[in-house]
Amino acid sequence: DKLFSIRQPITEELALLNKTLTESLHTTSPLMNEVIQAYLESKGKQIRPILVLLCAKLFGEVPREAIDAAASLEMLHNASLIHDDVVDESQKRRGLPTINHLYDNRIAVLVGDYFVSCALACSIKTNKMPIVSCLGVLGRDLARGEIDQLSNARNHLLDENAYFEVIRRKTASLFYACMQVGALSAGASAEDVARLGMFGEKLGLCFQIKDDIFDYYEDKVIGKPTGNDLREGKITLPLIYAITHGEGSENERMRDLLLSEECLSSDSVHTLIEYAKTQGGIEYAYETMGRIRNEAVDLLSVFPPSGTIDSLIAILDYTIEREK
Ligand code: 2DE
Ligand code: MG
Ligand code: MG
Ligand code: MG
Ligand code: MG
Repeated sequence: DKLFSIRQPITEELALLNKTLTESLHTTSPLMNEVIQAYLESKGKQIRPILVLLCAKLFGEVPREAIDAAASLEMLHNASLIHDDVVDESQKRRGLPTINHLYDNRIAVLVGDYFVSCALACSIKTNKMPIVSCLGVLGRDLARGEIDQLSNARNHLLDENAYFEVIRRKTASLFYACMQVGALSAGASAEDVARLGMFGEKLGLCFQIKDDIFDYYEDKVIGKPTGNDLREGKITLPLIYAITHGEGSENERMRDLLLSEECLSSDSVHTLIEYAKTQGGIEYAYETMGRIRNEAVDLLSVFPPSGTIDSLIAILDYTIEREK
């Protein structure tokens, strides 16, 4: 498949990455170890560390620092998912029960803390302060994005700019950091670090817009039921578009529905999802991703053509086209 060919040029580096993850997370606690083993067996697509490695490879041989930086970002990413599942009270992730569901919130919070700390320790092995600093900025962005999302949800805020601010912080910041850290590990110029960071940010925006679209559809592959975001009061791009661009009495009814209830009923959730779809909200979200995708590709035009550049663009397209 597509991800297989993207991984192809960095097969050896990915093997080293996984070895580094296993070593970095090592613990003598049987309970912690049980959770970590389960993580090491599922792991997910590893898109973020793949980005770090590809980005480093743009500048030549992938250095050891890139592997440690990739591992550290992958661990911080997983910490954020573990904590996200607590915040969202989610029961499933990657088709498996979440830690908060399988154990409880206390254990999930602590395992998340352990992942954050392992991430920091691993980033320090690079001996590069700008890389460690990237992780610090990232952690702040992630937490800020999540808390802004909570306060927006309480106000049922319907504002495309506010939506983009949130997804920039809670998701795009990670992709931004991956590209910056990859470039930094390879000793890239400040200009290249900034440019590649911007590519990552745009990729990350597409990633979250797509993640949010999944919520408008029946779960078949992703192991998540439809309408979860709305049930949590989280209003995403397709519905924001429909509500702010729609007109007439139906639009008024939809606005009332959103504002009326503190917690949306299943019927309301489905009515709103249908409204977003009939008003062209999904098409609008795809158009938006297409525009951001082209801006991202343009950013890479200063680099000479290579298989690595092709892989970066393939990840971008995969993100928009993926079905889970
Ligand atoms: C995923 O959004 C958002 C992830 C960011 C979570 C960040 C937290 C701060 P979704 P899905 C919790 C943690 C900060 C640290 C560890 C420094 O839409 O649909 O909820 O995959 O994602 O659940
Ligand atoms: Mg979540
Ligand atoms: Mg969340
Ligand atoms: Mg997701
Ligand atoms: Mg989601």
